[in-house]
Amino acid sequence: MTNFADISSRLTEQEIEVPSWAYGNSGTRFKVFGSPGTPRTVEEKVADAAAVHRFTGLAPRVALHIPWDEVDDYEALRRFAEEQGIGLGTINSNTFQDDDYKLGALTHTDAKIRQKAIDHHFACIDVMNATGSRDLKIWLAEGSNYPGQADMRGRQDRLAESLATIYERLSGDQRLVLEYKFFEPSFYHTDVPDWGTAYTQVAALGDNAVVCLDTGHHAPGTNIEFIVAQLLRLGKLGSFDFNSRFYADDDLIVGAADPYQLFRILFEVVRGGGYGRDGDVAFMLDQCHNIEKKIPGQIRSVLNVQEMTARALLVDTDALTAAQEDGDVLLANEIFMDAFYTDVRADLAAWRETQGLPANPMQAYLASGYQDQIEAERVGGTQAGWS
Ligand code: PSV
Ligand code: MN
Ligand code: MN
Repeated sequence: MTNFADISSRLTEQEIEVPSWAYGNSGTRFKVFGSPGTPRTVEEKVADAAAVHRFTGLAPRVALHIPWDEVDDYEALRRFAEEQGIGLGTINSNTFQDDDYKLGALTHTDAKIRQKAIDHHFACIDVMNATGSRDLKIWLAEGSNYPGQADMRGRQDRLAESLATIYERLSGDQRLVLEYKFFEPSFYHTDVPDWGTAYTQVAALGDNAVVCLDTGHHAPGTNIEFIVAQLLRLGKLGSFDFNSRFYADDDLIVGAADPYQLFRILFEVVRGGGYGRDGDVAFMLDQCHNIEKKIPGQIRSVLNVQEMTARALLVDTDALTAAQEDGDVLLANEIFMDAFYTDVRADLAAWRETQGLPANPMQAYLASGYQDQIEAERVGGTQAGWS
């Protein structure tokens, strides 16, 4: 039996990066609803991310998307974030909102367009040098809609070449993190559709190139925890974009659609040595809050990850291994499910107080007056970056 007291010290190791775009207005292709209090500037997004950290102790960094979060002085932004009590995290590039990239960016047949996309990544690396960020995350909206439209093989070759050029520009412990997605915006083929392709591309680059697993980027029914186990085994799981989905890339609150899947994923992260201070896996959220308030949406998200992490840590791995080796199928499953069904909420609340945090971060946030203040002060908040 593993008890909460056995695992609580490991909870202090949890860090979840929040995305700047979660604080902006976002929506579906049918409508973007504005919400009171939405940030008007990058600084206001950073301030909101800092509020999530103040109440939860879980979110010490905010990820930026360039050019959505373009500012004149990134060192000043870094200082501003530090004054608020957080750091600037992953820098996400964006090659999906420029007409030049209609038929591809890093894979385009035209060398001038490829160079433009590479230059954008060089600019992102300059940002990283100013913000102190470790990770450059690349998600590519490239692919084709119709069979015969594109030379899929040639595009892989050009992708490899473009990525190698970007990779060479990194320095120190900076990493290139390549995100895959099986469809959308292209519907017939995507240039980085799956973990195998992402792995193949980053393996060719070197040790500081790794894969980002976005939980919303798989076909329904995919065993995501198996992919987690495999990438960790290969030393190539760089980061997560956490969110949850019912149908496609819904970008809903992580753990909302299927907490059990989140538990299974986190169990494999712990099992594979990817969790905590010694692990190299960056936990990030990639979500949009279309109808709910954004800061409470982010607070709920990080708490969901914390709750399922606690349950994953509670699995009695000695007993589990013994049952597995005995071939006791049902006992092994029971041990696994026992941890999943353990309600850790009261223990977590008490533990938070020992850490100087509110027992109930959501209630504490709502009572703090921060939401009322931003709703009163901020007029004309902007979109997350999506049109
Ligand atoms: C693409 O669907 C994606 O998951 C990538 O991570 C983008 O950077 C992000 O969404 C934008 O919300
Ligand atoms: Mn993502
Ligand atoms: Mn996505």
